[in-house]
Amino acid sequence: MTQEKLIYIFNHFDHASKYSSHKELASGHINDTFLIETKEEPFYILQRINHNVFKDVPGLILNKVLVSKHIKNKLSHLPEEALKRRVLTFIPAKHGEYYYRDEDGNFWNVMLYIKESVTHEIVTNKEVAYEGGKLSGDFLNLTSDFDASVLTEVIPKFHDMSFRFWQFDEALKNASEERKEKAKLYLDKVIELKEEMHILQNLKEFGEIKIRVTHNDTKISNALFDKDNKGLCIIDTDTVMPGIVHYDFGDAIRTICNTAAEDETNLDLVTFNVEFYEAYKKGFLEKVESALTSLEIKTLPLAAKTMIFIMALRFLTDFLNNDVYYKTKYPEHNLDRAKNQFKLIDSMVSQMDV
Ligand code: GN1
Ligand code: MG
Repeated sequence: MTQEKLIYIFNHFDHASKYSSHKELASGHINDTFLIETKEEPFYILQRINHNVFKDVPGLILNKVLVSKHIKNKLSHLPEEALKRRVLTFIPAKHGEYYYRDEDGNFWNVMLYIKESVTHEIVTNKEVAYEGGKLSGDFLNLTSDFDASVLTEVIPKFHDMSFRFWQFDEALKNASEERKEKAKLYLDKVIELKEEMHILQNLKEFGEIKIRVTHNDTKISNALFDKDNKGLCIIDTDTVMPGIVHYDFGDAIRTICNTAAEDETNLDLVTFNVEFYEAYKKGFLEKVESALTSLEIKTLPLAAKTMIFIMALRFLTDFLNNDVYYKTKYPEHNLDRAKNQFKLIDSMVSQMDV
C-alpha cells in the first residue's frame, strides 16, 4: 500500500485533519490496519475490511456504528473526552456513509485512535485479566438492551460447531496428502471431543440459552488498557452480532489464560493459567452476573474449553485448505496455531474440572 494511496483514502473521510505519517498495525489475521498520525491530534485508525471474509461490509459497518452509538448513549453522563476513550468513535466518509469504497472495490473505514493506550498479546498480570473481564462483561451489559435481531450476521454460523466440523471434514477430503498426514495427528482428539463440543450449541438451539448481542472476537489483544492497566475500551467490533455469552467469555479466556502467544511453537511454554481464569471471571461477573441465568454461569468453564477447541479446529481446517483464510507467515503457521490451542486444552483440563 503506497503512502499516496493511503492519504487519498484517508482524505475521503469527513475530518479536518492533515495526514503526517502512518504505521501498519499488523496483529490482526484478517483486515489491514493503519495508524494515521496527523499534524495535530487526534490520530486515526484506518482499516481495510477484508471483503473475501466479510461478504456484507456495509452491513458490518452499520452493525459497529449502531452498537457504538448505543453504548455512547448509555454512557452519555461521561465527559466527551472520557467517552471517546471508552467506546470506538467512527468517522463518516464525505459521501455520508461510514465507509469508503475505493476504485479497486476495497472497503475502508476510519475511527479515532485512542491515545496512550496499550494492548496485550500475552497477559502476565492478574490485574489485566480482571480488568479484561470487566471490559467484556460491561460490553455485554451495555448492549443487553440492544435488539440483537437488527444486526447483520456478518459471518453466518461463525461460532457454529457443526458448521466448523463440516468445514473440517470437507478440508480433510480435499487436502494434499502431505498436509493430511500432519493434521491426522490431531484427528483422534477432534473426534474424542466432538460430542462435548456441541453441548453449548445444542443448548442454544433448544432455546435454553439466551441470544444476545455479543462481540465474538474478545481475544485480549482486542481490549485497550491505560498505562496503569485499567481497562479502557473493547475494539475490533467487526464481528458484533447475535450470539451467546459463552462466545465472549470463552474467547477471552482462550487468550488471557494462555501463558504464551497463540502461535508459540515451543509447547512447553503453553500452559493454562487458572489464577487468571478466576480473575477474569470475577471481573466479568461483577459487570454482567445479574443479566445471566444460573445455567449460563454454570457452563462458563465449558465455554472456555469450547472456544479454545473451535479455534484449534478452524486453524487446522485452514492448514488443510492451504491457508486461504488467516494471514500466515510460513507454511505451517496454521498447524502451529492449532497445536498450540490443543495443548492449551490439555493444560486446562489437567487443572480444572471441565
Ligand atoms: C481472527 O483478525 P482477527 O485477529 O481480529 C478471527 C477470529 C479468531 C482470531 C484468532 C473474522 O481475528 O475469529 O479468533 O483471528 N476473525 C475472523 O486470533 O475470522
Ligand atoms: Mg477480529
